[in-house]
Amino acid sequence: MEANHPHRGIQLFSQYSSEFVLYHPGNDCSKWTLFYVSGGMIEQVKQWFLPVATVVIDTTSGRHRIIRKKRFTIGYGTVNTWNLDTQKPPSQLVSFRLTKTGLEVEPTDPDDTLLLDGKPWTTDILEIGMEYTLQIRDEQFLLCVSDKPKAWLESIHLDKWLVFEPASGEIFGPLDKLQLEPWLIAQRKDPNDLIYYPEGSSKGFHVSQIIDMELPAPVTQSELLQHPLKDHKPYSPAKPQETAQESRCPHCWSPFLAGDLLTIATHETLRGDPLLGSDEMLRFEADAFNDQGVPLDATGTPCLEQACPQCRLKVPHGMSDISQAFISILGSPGAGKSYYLSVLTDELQKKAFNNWGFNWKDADPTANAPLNSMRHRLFSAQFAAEACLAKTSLDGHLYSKVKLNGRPTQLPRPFTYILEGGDHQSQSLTFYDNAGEHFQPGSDGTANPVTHHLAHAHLWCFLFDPSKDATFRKHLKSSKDPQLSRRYPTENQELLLAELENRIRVLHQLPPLGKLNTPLAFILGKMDMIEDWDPITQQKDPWNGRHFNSLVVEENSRILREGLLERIPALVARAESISEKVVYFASTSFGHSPRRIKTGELSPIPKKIKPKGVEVPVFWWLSSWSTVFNNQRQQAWQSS
Ligand SMILES: Nc1nc2c(ncn2[C@@H]2O[C@H](COP(=O)(O)OP(=O)(O)OP(=O)(O)O)[C@@H](O)[C@H]2O)c(=O)[nH]1
Ligand SMILES: [Mg+2]
Repeated sequence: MEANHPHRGIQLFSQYSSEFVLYHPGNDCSKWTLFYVSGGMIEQVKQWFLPVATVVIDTTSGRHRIIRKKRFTIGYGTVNTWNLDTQKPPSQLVSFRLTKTGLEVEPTDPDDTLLLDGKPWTTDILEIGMEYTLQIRDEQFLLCVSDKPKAWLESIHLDKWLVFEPASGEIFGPLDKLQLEPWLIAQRKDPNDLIYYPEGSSKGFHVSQIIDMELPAPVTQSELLQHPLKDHKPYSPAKPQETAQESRCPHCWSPFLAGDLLTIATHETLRGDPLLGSDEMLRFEADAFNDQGVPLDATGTPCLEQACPQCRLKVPHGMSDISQAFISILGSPGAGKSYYLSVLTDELQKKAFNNWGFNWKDADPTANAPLNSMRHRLFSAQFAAEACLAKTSLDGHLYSKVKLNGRPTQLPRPFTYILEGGDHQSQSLTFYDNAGEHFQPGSDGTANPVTHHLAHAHLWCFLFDPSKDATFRKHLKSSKDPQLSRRYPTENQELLLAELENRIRVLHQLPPLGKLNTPLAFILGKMDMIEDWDPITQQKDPWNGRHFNSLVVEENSRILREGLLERIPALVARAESISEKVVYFASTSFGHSPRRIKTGELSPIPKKIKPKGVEVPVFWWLSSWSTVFNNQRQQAWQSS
C-alpha cells in the first residue's frame, strides 16, 4: 500500500503487515522522520496527516456539502453549519465531531430517532472512508468522510436510483421515487426486503424508509386544514362548504383567495416556468393591467388565465364565486370507476337540465378533455370495440407533475363542471379518475398525493364490485358475465375502506376513534349481474317525474343494507365505522354484461347501454347538502 500527499510530505509505505510513515512537517523538506507503525494504527495515522472532509448529500433535494470542520451541525436555520431550510423554525438536528478515531454523530434532540443505515443509532461512531445513510425526522442523507471528497461525490449518481434485493441479489431500475410505489405494488415486493440506492453508492435506504417517510406535505397542513373535517356539517343543507371568497385549488387543495392567484403569461417569449418546466408559460404576480383590468405580462400582452399560487397549475376562471364540491370515487382496480364517471357526467348533465333546469358547463374544457373524450367514446360508439375504455394508468395524461417545495410531486387531474341555475346560483362539482391501485395500502405518499382529494371530499363514492367478492361470486353462478370467470381474481375490498379511513385520519391528524362526518355512498356497482337478487328487485326509482325523493333513497338504502349485511357483513361494519352517514346505492353503468372484443378486453355493447342508478348518489348529495340545489328542489316542489 502506498499513499502520499505532496503538500505535507507524507508518504506511507507498507511492508508485509508493518507500515512506515515518512513525514516532514511544514515546508522544510530537509527534515524527514520515519515512523514505524503497526498495521492496526495505520488508518489513525493517515487521518492525522491526510486532509479528510465530511461529505453529506441530502438525497431528497440532491444538495450536498463538503464540510472540513471538526465540529458541525445540520438542521434548520443559521444556527447550523448546514442550514437545510430557512423556512422552518430554527433547530439543530444532528451534531457531528470528527476525531482521530472516526466521526461521532448524535441527534441534537435526544427524543429524535436517528436511523444509521436504516437501524436506530445508539452510540455508533462512523468510520473514515465508509459510506453511511442517515435519516432524522424527514431528512435523509448519504454521508462519507473521505480524503477525496470530490471524487466520492462524483461517483454518486443521484439521477439514477436502483433497487437491490439482497435475497436474490437482483438489481432493478432505475426507478425514481414517483415510480417506486407503483412498481412495488405491481411486483408485489415487500419494501422491508429491498434497498434503494443511487448508482455508485455502496449504501442505500430500506425501501420502507422511502415509502413510509411522510415528508412535509406540499401545502402546509395548517393551511390545508383550515376547515377541518371535524367541522363538516353534512346535514346542514343551508351551508355551502366553502365561503364565496375562499376557494380550494382543485389540483393541490390549498385554499386561496381570488386576489392571490398568479397570472399565466401569454406571450410566446415568456414560455418556461422555473417550477413547471420549459414547456409551460411563466406564472407571475401581475402588477400591470389594461383598461379592462386584465393583467398584462412583461411584453404588455393581456393574460386571461390564472394559476394556483401553491402548485402553479391552471385553475378554471371565475371559480371563486361558485360553491365548490369535490366528489371522490374510490374502488379497487377494475371496479368500474372510469365507466361510472363517464356515465355519471352524462346522466348528471341530462337530469340536472331536464328535471331541475340547471345547465351543465365545463369549468375548463381543456382540463376536462380526457373525461369528456371517454364519455364521447362510450356514447358515440357503434360497435363494442369502439366503446372500450382503457384501464386508468398509474401515471400519464390523467396526472400532472409539478414541483412542490422543491420536490417532484404527482397530482391527479381534476375534472370540474358547473351546474348553473337560472337565478345565477351555481354549484361546481370536481371529480377525479384514479387508478384503483392508488387506493391500495401504501400507494399514496407525499410525492404522489394522488388520492388526497379524499381528505377534502364532500362525498365519498365507494364503488363496490360484486364480481370481485368471493361471497357474491358464489351466488352469481347463473350470470354469464365474463368477469366471473377464474381469469378475474377476487379481492379484499374491505382493505380499501380501511385505507380510506387511515389516510383521512393521518391527513387531518384525527384520533383513531370516532366516525368521520363526510357522507359515504356505498355503491353496489355492476348490478346488472345481480338483477334477480331480492334487495335489488325491491329498489324503487327515487325520481318521480322531475322530483328527486330522498326518502326513497333512504328506504332503498335500508333494504340494500339488510341484504349486504348477510353477504358482506365485514364491509358494512367497516363502512359504518368510518362515516357518520353511510347510504347504500345500487347501480349499473351498462345495464348488461360487457362482451369480450378482439383485443381480449371487455367492452359494453353500445346499443344496449342502459345505465341505472348511476347519478342517484350525487343527486342525493346535492339535494341534502347544496344550498343551490336544495332551494331549487323546493321551488320545483312548490311549482308542481
Ligand atoms: N357487468 C358490468 N361490467 C362493468 C360495468 N362497468 C364497468 N364494467 C366492467 O368493469 C371493468 C373495469 O371497468 P373500468 O371502468 O375500467 O374500471 P376502473 O375501476 O376504472 O379500473 P382501474 O382504472 O383499473 O382502476 C371493465 O371490463 C368493464 O367492462 C357495469 O356496469 N356492468
Ligand atoms: Mg379506471
